[in-house]
Amino acid sequence: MPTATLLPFTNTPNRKSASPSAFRLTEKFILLLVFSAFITLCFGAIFFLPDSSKLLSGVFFHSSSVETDTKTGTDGNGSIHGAENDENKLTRIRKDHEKALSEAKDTLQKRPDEIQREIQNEKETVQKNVDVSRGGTGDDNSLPKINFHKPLGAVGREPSDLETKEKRAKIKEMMKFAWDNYQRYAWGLNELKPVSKQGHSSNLFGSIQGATIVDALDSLYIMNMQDEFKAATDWVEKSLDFNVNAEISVFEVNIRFVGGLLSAYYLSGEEVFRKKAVELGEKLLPAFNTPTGIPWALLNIKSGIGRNWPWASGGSSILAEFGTLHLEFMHLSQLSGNPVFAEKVMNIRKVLNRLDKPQGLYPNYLNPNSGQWGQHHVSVGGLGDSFYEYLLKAWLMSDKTDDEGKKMYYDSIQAIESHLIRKSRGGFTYIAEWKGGLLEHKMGHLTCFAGGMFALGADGAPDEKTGHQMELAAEIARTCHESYSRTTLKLGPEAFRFDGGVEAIATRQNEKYFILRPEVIETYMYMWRFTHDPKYRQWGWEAVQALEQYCKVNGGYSGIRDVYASHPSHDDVQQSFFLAETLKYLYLLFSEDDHLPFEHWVFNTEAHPLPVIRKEEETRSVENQLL
Ligand code: DMJ
Repeated sequence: MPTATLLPFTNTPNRKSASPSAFRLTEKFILLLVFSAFITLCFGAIFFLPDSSKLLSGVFFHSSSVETDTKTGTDGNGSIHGAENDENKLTRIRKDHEKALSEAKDTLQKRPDEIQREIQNEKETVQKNVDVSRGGTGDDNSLPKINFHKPLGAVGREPSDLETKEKRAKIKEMMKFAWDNYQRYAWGLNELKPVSKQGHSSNLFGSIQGATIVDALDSLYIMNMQDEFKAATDWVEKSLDFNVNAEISVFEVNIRFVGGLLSAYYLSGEEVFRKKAVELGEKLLPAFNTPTGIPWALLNIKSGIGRNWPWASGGSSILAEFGTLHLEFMHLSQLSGNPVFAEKVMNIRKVLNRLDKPQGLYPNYLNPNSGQWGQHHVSVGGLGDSFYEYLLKAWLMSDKTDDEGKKMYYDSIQAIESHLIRKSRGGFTYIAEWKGGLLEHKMGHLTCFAGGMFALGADGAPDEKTGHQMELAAEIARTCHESYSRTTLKLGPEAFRFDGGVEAIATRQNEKYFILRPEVIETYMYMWRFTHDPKYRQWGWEAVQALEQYCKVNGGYSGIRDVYASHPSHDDVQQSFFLAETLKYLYLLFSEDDHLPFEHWVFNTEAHPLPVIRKEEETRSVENQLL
């Protein structure tokens, strides 16, 4: 055996113990030559004699190409050993030998840290493959694999008649003007100051930046502004950062950022939006760490410490804030495969359903520690509004399976009708505010969204009330339009009253401003879709003209301090919701009905479209988790 013949020369103790001084230099040299020749001969024997080479490659190098199936006596290629000629055998053995030598050389040349790294990489690759086969993406922020299908109606077509086409083109031009100026003067910041041409920061987002970019993403997509959408996507990818030490409004960040990212994902299928939405959703979870699970209004997303607005009744959380997380959180669970988001919002329902409601109404304040109502103030405008909206839309978004949401919505609307909705002497229907049993005959601009909500909910109304709900919706639309018509600048005030002999007019100086809000136009859009009454497009167009005439300034669009003044005094803020909502609803008002059709999409309260979750998709999501 060749290995045995080598042993005496390498390991014999005698040789090792011989003193070098016992030989002269030439003798030493000759001895070395003989020794080398012998070694070479032995190697030759190992590599080139057929029998020994078989042993070498089969046992020591364990090359797969010569592995033998012992049962059949064939190699991997099915050839019978005896049939392979010696020449071929030799070539194959030589190749295997060379390959083994070069692999060994590579390994020896590598430093131990490189080898370590390679081992680690290999481990990670194996782990990744395991994750992926379980349904993960393999990234750190592991998300289930999703076969993205664009929901129906994400892309619209041109309106069929020329006039509508031109009007819609004008609205797109407005969007471009608002966007271009933001990009020019405030890129990456939250909002634009269109008069002073610089960035505007709002406490609502702490030090999270880019509110206008994220809020505008879906409007850019819907309006087919591809270059702008691409620039916004790149910014989200590279610069949108949630690892900040910042106290934020949970509600605002949810409706604008989470909602904006979710819509951008569902419209475009770009994975970055899903990843960012889930990442942000996870940052919001500590807000629910209260004794009842009713979330705090404010949260430091680094420390996870939450609190409520200092002005809110007895440390309460606000109905419209904790009640406006449902749609986004259901989608976060759907897209992440993590039920925690859905569990959090379903728990809010549970807490609310355990409580007695004064006259069936939901007060605006709820203490997250005690689980008891604060002041008994009720409003379908500020502090209450989108809570009602989300009950209805939760039912619609669940493919009409969320019966609890449905019941809560229709029950609450019945109580609102009985206790809050009134008709003025001049015949205008309005929704008043309720303060511990007393009515304040004022309606906010924010409350005007309710026209659209009643229209959207009319179809599912119990006891043949469909027609009645549609009438109510039309009346609210008319009242809100009236609040615009009665101003000098033809844009509506923040709140208008029905007392002291006035109707649909702001009487207090601090209620006369207009900050580019969408609610009135939102209602026109719903009414148009459900009735096709041309007056809604006409009213929408009046608003476009007023916006162009009074809100457009050199550097974008600005709010106005007093809509009754003869000349506009600008507040110098281009709100992000102007791009997210006001312009989007205007654009859809002049689009065909099959662009973001209501059977397939619901709009979150910031006008970000979210697809209806079909029953079979829910099953698919569960399957993903089980993989
Ligand atoms: C938007 O951020 C949302 O519509 C919210 O529900 C209420 N207010 C603003 C716009 O007015």
